[in-house]
Amino acid sequence: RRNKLKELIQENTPIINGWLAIPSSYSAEIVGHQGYDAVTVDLQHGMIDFASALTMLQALSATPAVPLVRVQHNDPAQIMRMLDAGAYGIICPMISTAEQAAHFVAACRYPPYGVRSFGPARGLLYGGADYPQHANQAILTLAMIETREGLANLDAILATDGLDGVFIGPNDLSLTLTGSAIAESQHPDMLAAVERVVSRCRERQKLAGIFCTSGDAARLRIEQGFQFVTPANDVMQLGRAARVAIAQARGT
Ligand code: 3PY
Ligand code: MG
Repeated sequence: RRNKLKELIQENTPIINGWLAIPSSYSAEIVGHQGYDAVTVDLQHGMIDFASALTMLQALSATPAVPLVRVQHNDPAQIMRMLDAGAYGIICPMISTAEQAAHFVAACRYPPYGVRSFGPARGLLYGGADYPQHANQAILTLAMIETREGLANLDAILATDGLDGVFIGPNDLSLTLTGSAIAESQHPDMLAAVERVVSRCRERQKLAGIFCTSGDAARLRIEQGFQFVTPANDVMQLGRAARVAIAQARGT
Protein backbone atom coordinates (compact mmCIF):
# COMPACT_ATOMS: atom_id res chain seq x y z
CA ARG A 1 0.00 0.00 0.00
CA ARG A 2 1.27 3.47 -0.86
CA ASN A 3 1.65 6.10 1.84
CA LYS A 4 -0.89 8.81 1.01
CA LEU A 5 1.11 11.28 3.11
CA LYS A 6 4.04 11.12 0.67
CA GLU A 7 1.70 12.24 -2.11
CA LEU A 8 0.29 15.09 -0.01
CA ILE A 9 3.88 16.19 0.67
CA GLN A 10 4.67 16.12 -3.09
CA GLU A 11 1.56 18.22 -3.80
CA ASN A 12 2.38 20.61 -0.96
CA THR A 13 -1.00 19.89 0.62
CA PRO A 14 -0.96 20.45 4.40
CA ILE A 15 -1.33 17.26 6.44
CA ILE A 16 -3.71 17.39 9.40
CA ASN A 17 -2.62 14.83 11.97
CA GLY A 18 -4.69 13.56 14.90
CA TRP A 19 -3.00 12.56 18.17
CA LEU A 20 -4.00 9.76 20.51
CA ALA A 21 -2.98 9.58 24.15
CA ILE A 22 -5.95 7.52 25.40
CA PRO A 23 -5.30 3.76 25.22
CA SER A 24 -8.42 2.76 23.31
CA SER A 25 -9.00 1.14 19.92
CA TYR A 26 -12.50 2.63 20.05
CA SER A 27 -11.25 6.21 20.35
CA ALA A 28 -8.65 5.46 17.67
CA GLU A 29 -11.45 4.29 15.38
CA ILE A 30 -13.60 7.35 16.12
CA VAL A 31 -10.74 9.80 15.61
CA GLY A 32 -9.62 8.02 12.44
CA HIS A 33 -13.03 8.55 10.85
CA GLN A 34 -13.17 12.32 11.43
CA GLY A 35 -11.22 13.40 8.33
CA TYR A 36 -7.61 13.50 9.52
CA ASP A 37 -4.95 12.68 6.91
CA ALA A 38 -2.92 10.88 9.59
CA VAL A 39 -3.39 9.87 13.21
CA THR A 40 -0.48 9.37 15.61
CA VAL A 41 -0.49 6.88 18.48
CA ASP A 42 1.63 8.56 21.18
CA LEU A 43 3.72 6.07 23.14
CA GLN A 44 5.83 8.80 24.75
CA HIS A 45 3.29 10.83 26.68
CA GLY A 46 0.15 8.84 25.93
CA MET A 47 -1.01 6.25 28.49
CA ILE A 48 -0.41 3.51 25.92
CA ASP A 49 1.43 0.18 26.09
CA PHE A 50 2.32 -2.15 23.21
CA ALA A 51 -0.88 -4.23 23.45
CA SER A 52 -3.07 -1.12 23.26
CA ALA A 53 -0.96 0.41 20.50
CA LEU A 54 -1.45 -2.74 18.41
CA THR A 55 -5.24 -2.63 18.70
CA MET A 56 -5.21 1.13 18.02
CA LEU A 57 -3.20 0.60 14.82
CA GLN A 58 -5.63 -2.16 13.82
CA ALA A 59 -8.54 0.21 14.41
CA LEU A 60 -6.87 3.01 12.46
CA SER A 61 -6.32 0.72 9.48
CA ALA A 62 -10.10 0.48 9.11
CA THR A 63 -10.20 4.28 8.63
CA PRO A 64 -8.86 6.60 5.90
CA ALA A 65 -6.18 8.05 8.26
CA VAL A 66 -2.56 6.94 7.85
CA PRO A 67 -1.41 5.35 11.14
CA LEU A 68 1.70 6.89 12.70
CA VAL A 69 3.42 6.29 16.03
CA ARG A 70 5.39 8.60 18.28
CA VAL A 71 7.86 6.31 20.01
CA GLN A 72 9.16 6.82 23.55
CA HIS A 73 12.71 7.50 22.51
CA ASN A 74 15.25 6.77 19.81
CA ASP A 75 15.13 3.02 20.36
CA PRO A 76 15.53 0.76 17.29
CA ALA A 77 13.84 -2.16 19.08
CA GLN A 78 10.66 -0.20 19.80
CA ILE A 79 10.68 1.43 16.36
CA MET A 80 10.97 -2.02 14.72
CA ARG A 81 8.07 -3.38 16.76
CA MET A 82 5.79 -0.44 15.94
CA LEU A 83 6.61 -0.71 12.24
CA ASP A 84 5.95 -4.46 12.44
CA ALA A 85 2.63 -3.59 14.10
CA GLY A 86 1.67 -1.53 11.04
CA ALA A 87 2.78 2.04 11.73
CA TYR A 88 3.34 3.83 8.42
CA GLY A 89 5.52 6.49 9.93
CA ILE A 90 7.50 7.20 13.07
CA ILE A 91 7.84 10.45 14.99
CA CYS A 92 10.93 10.24 17.18
CA PRO A 93 11.26 12.60 20.17
CA MET A 94 14.34 14.48 21.36
CA ILE A 95 16.55 14.32 18.27
CA SER A 96 19.48 16.58 19.10
CA THR A 97 22.29 15.59 16.73
CA ALA A 98 22.81 14.38 13.16
CA GLU A 99 24.10 11.08 14.57
CA GLN A 100 20.86 10.55 16.48
CA ALA A 101 18.87 11.42 13.36
CA ALA A 102 20.85 8.92 11.27
CA HIS A 103 20.39 6.25 13.97
CA PHE A 104 16.62 6.93 13.94
CA VAL A 105 16.28 6.74 10.15
CA ALA A 106 18.39 3.55 10.02
CA ALA A 107 15.97 1.91 12.47
CA CYS A 108 13.12 2.63 10.03
CA ARG A 109 14.82 1.24 6.89
CA TYR A 110 15.65 -2.25 5.73
CA PRO A 111 19.17 -2.89 4.42
CA PRO A 112 21.02 -1.59 2.53
CA TYR A 113 19.69 1.77 3.75
CA GLY A 114 19.26 0.84 7.40
CA VAL A 115 19.32 -1.84 10.06
CA ARG A 116 15.65 -2.77 10.38
CA SER A 117 15.06 -6.50 10.62
CA PHE A 118 12.37 -8.13 8.52
CA GLY A 119 9.73 -10.36 10.05
CA PRO A 120 6.44 -11.41 8.44
CA ALA A 121 4.32 -9.36 10.86
CA ARG A 122 1.32 -7.05 10.69
CA GLY A 123 3.19 -4.62 8.42
CA LEU A 124 2.40 -7.05 5.60
CA LEU A 125 -1.32 -7.10 6.42
CA TYR A 126 -1.54 -3.33 6.28
CA GLY A 127 1.18 -2.68 3.69
CA GLY A 128 0.54 -5.61 1.34
CA ALA A 129 2.52 -8.66 0.24
CA ASP A 130 5.14 -6.45 -1.46
CA TYR A 131 5.73 -4.53 1.79
CA PRO A 132 9.40 -5.57 2.11
CA GLN A 133 10.07 -4.09 -1.35
CA HIS A 134 8.42 -0.70 -0.79
CA ALA A 135 8.51 -0.11 2.97
CA ASN A 136 11.74 1.92 2.79
CA GLN A 137 9.96 4.44 0.55
CA ALA A 138 6.58 4.26 2.29
CA ILE A 139 7.57 4.80 5.92
CA LEU A 140 7.52 8.48 6.96
CA THR A 141 10.30 9.57 9.31
CA LEU A 142 9.96 12.75 11.39
CA ALA A 143 12.60 13.81 13.91
CA MET A 144 11.36 15.94 16.78
CA ILE A 145 13.17 19.23 17.31
CA GLU A 146 12.56 20.10 20.94
CA THR A 147 15.95 20.63 22.56
CA ARG A 148 18.38 23.55 22.44
CA GLU A 149 20.97 21.22 20.93
CA GLY A 150 18.54 19.96 18.30
CA LEU A 151 17.82 23.53 17.27
CA ALA A 152 21.55 24.31 17.08
CA ASN A 153 22.13 21.19 14.94
CA LEU A 154 19.07 21.74 12.77
CA ASP A 155 20.98 22.01 9.47
CA ALA A 156 22.92 18.81 10.08
CA ILE A 157 19.76 16.99 11.18
CA LEU A 158 17.89 18.14 8.06
CA ALA A 159 20.78 16.87 5.91
CA THR A 160 20.17 13.30 7.15
CA ASP A 161 19.63 10.94 4.23
CA GLY A 162 16.15 9.47 4.24
CA LEU A 163 14.73 11.84 6.87
CA ASP A 164 11.40 13.21 5.62
CA GLY A 165 11.27 16.18 7.95
CA VAL A 166 11.09 17.49 11.47
CA PHE A 167 8.30 17.96 14.00
CA ILE A 168 8.59 20.66 16.63
CA GLY A 169 7.63 19.72 20.17
CA PRO A 170 6.71 23.24 21.30
CA ASN A 171 6.20 22.28 24.95
CA ASP A 172 9.70 20.90 25.37
CA LEU A 173 11.26 23.50 23.09
CA SER A 174 9.68 26.42 24.96
CA LEU A 175 10.59 24.83 28.29
CA THR A 176 14.23 24.62 27.33
CA LEU A 177 14.38 28.03 25.61
CA THR A 178 12.22 30.12 27.93
CA GLY A 179 11.78 28.17 31.19
CA SER A 180 8.02 27.71 30.63
CA ALA A 181 6.33 24.88 28.73
CA ILE A 182 3.84 26.85 26.65
CA ALA A 183 3.00 25.27 23.30
CA GLU A 184 1.87 28.52 21.66
CA SER A 185 4.56 30.59 23.42
CA GLN A 186 5.00 34.11 22.06
CA HIS A 187 8.39 34.51 23.72
CA PRO A 188 10.77 36.11 21.19
CA ASP A 189 13.27 33.22 21.47
CA MET A 190 10.53 30.73 20.73
CA LEU A 191 9.14 32.76 17.81
CA ALA A 192 12.64 32.99 16.33
CA ALA A 193 13.26 29.26 16.82
CA VAL A 194 10.00 28.26 15.15
CA GLU A 195 10.60 30.67 12.27
CA ARG A 196 14.09 29.24 11.80
CA VAL A 197 12.76 25.68 11.54
CA VAL A 198 10.17 26.71 8.93
CA SER A 199 12.66 28.58 6.77
CA ARG A 200 15.38 25.89 6.94
CA CYS A 201 12.84 23.19 6.04
CA ARG A 202 11.65 25.28 3.10
CA GLU A 203 15.25 25.73 1.85
CA ARG A 204 15.96 22.02 2.09
CA GLN A 205 12.53 20.89 0.90
CA LYS A 206 11.87 18.94 4.09
CA LEU A 207 8.55 18.59 5.83
CA ALA A 208 8.02 21.06 8.69
CA GLY A 209 5.63 19.82 11.38
CA ILE A 210 4.48 21.08 14.75
CA PHE A 211 2.18 20.14 17.62
CA CYS A 212 -0.58 22.73 18.19
CA THR A 213 -3.17 23.25 20.90
CA SER A 214 -6.23 23.86 18.69
CA GLY A 215 -7.55 23.93 15.14
CA ASP A 216 -7.20 27.72 15.01
CA ALA A 217 -3.60 27.50 16.18
CA ALA A 218 -2.94 24.80 13.55
CA ARG A 219 -4.41 27.06 10.84
CA LEU A 220 -1.98 29.82 11.84
CA ARG A 221 0.92 27.34 11.69
CA ILE A 222 -0.09 26.33 8.15
CA GLU A 223 -0.18 30.01 7.18
CA GLN A 224 3.29 30.32 8.71
CA GLY A 225 4.57 27.57 6.39
CA PHE A 226 4.10 24.31 8.29
CA GLN A 227 2.87 21.36 6.20
CA PHE A 228 2.16 18.91 9.02
CA VAL A 229 0.09 20.08 11.99
CA THR A 230 -1.55 18.41 14.96
CA PRO A 231 -4.57 20.39 16.19
CA ALA A 232 -4.35 19.15 19.80
CA ASN A 233 -4.66 15.58 21.12
CA ASP A 234 -7.66 13.47 22.11
CA VAL A 235 -7.34 14.38 25.80
CA MET A 236 -7.37 18.12 25.13
CA GLN A 237 -10.25 17.81 22.66
CA LEU A 238 -12.33 15.63 25.00
CA GLY A 239 -11.80 17.95 27.95
CA ARG A 240 -12.56 21.04 25.88
CA ALA A 241 -15.73 19.55 24.36
CA ALA A 242 -16.93 18.62 27.86
CA ARG A 243 -16.25 22.11 29.24
CA VAL A 244 -18.12 23.73 26.35
CA ALA A 245 -21.11 21.38 26.74
CA ILE A 246 -21.26 21.96 30.51
CA ALA A 247 -21.07 25.74 30.10
CA GLN A 248 -23.82 25.61 27.46
CA ALA A 249 -26.02 23.43 29.70
CA ARG A 250 -25.51 25.76 32.66
CA GLY A 251 -26.04 28.79 30.46
CA THR A 252 -22.78 30.27 31.77
C1 3PY B 1 6.11 18.80 22.88
O1 3PY B 1 5.38 19.79 22.70
O2 3PY B 1 7.17 18.82 23.50
C2 3PY B 1 5.69 17.53 22.31
O3 3PY B 1 6.41 16.57 22.42
C3 3PY B 1 4.37 17.48 21.62
O4 3PY B 1 3.60 16.44 22.10
MG1 MG C 1 8.05 16.85 23.71
